[in-house]
Amino acid sequence: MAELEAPGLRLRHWPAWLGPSAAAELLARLQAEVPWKQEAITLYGRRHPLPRLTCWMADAGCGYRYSGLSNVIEPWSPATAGLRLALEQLTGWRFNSLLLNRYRDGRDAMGWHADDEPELDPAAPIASLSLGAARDFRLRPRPRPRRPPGAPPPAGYSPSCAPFNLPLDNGDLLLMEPPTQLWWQHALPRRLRLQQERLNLTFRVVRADR
Ligand SMILES: O=C(O)CCC(=O)C(=O)O
Repeated sequence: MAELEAPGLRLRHWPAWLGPSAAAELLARLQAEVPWKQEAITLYGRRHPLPRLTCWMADAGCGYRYSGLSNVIEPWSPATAGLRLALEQLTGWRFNSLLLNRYRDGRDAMGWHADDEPELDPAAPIASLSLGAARDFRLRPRPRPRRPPGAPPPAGYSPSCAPFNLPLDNGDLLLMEPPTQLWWQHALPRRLRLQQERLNLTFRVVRADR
């Protein structure tokens, strides 16, 4: 496990947390058992399909909105319920929700954002599991950090801190710990020559007190 730290950023990275055969078996199971959806956002009256397939699995009552989309809650599948237990043992956190992203090839991607929606517990980490094709995960300081009322920026933090790249490979687990989402953004850029598929699973804690 490698720890990556910068002002306002705390990451823990387990390369090959799942070995190649366990990761390949899980990828095939998830491709088959998850009810993948093609969501779209509407901007200025035009419908734009998201450049990836998605699914939101969660406990009852753990709804989530992002990019103006209200996700339908799907029940945990056998494979994702097992992963949630393993992550609870590793981190001590009971994740109550999971966003699955399916990048069909290198044209599918995710733009710059932070996972700081009001539904999410800001004290909880986000656990991100990658399966399939290796992709670059980019991180940069937020251009306009949304700091908690009265909180000063962490020592040494500046919006001009250098962006960096963290390649995420098959079976890698990444834990994004607080206060990362307050001060940093992440993205998964397009890689137009890539033809292989990648799945990413982000386990989250939606606040019970909303
Ligand atoms: O696919 C990834 O590694 C990133 C996913 C992501 O940014 C998200 O689910 O918020």
